[in-house]
Amino acid sequence: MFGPPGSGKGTQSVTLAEKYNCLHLSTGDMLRAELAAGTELGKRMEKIMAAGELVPDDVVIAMIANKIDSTRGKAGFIFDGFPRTVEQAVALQNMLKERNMKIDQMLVLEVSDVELTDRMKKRALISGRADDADPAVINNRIEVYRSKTAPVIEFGRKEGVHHNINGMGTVEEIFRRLCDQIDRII
Ligand code: B4P
Repeated sequence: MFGPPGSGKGTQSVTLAEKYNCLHLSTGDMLRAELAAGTELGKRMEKIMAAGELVPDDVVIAMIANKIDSTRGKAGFIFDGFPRTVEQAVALQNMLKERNMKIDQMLVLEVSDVELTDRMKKRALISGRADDADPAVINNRIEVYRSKTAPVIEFGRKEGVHHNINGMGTVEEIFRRLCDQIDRII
């Protein structure tokens, strides 16, 4: 599940994972769990995340590798917020190849900047997330997405797995669009 911050990746991944019996792997959730538990890793990542920057590739790659190997009994994975750089995309592809798996689809949620900002501001009221509270950090996250994460779309195109999904509308409308696309390959 791919898209800019606030595009609905986390929102949609939870229900898609239930419907398709997949494991939902969100690097954002994993990092926030480290923060909440006050681990060494969490402490090192806190400032980076609060500024809306990306944490180092090796950190998230190790987290994902760990999860892939410790999971059984699921039909597959929904990666949410990962990969976020071309380096992460290559690492994911290699990890999967080594285990006789592959990326089936890369679903790219398309949402206007105005709507993204609006959603994150609203979430700030309930989430307590430092990266949602400050408009300058929200803008930086969108900027980081454009410069470091959007190039992954080209990777997906070359691999023939990329699909754009209209991410504007109600959560239910977008869910149906995503299911229509997923159902084409299963
Ligand atoms: P994430 O946790 O991935 O944060 P996000 O992109 O802002 O969340 P998401 O996009 O899932 O939220 P959603 O749209 O569902 O990352 C946080 C930080 O962790 C990053 O900035 C980075 O520092 C670090 N990080 C994570 N992964 C990394 C990686 N791979 N490499 C390096 N660093 C990494 O929801 C947004 C809001 O919109 C919600 O309140 C939701 O309720 C609402 N919403 C959703 N759909 C809606 C709709 N259709 N209409 C109205 N509201 C909607």
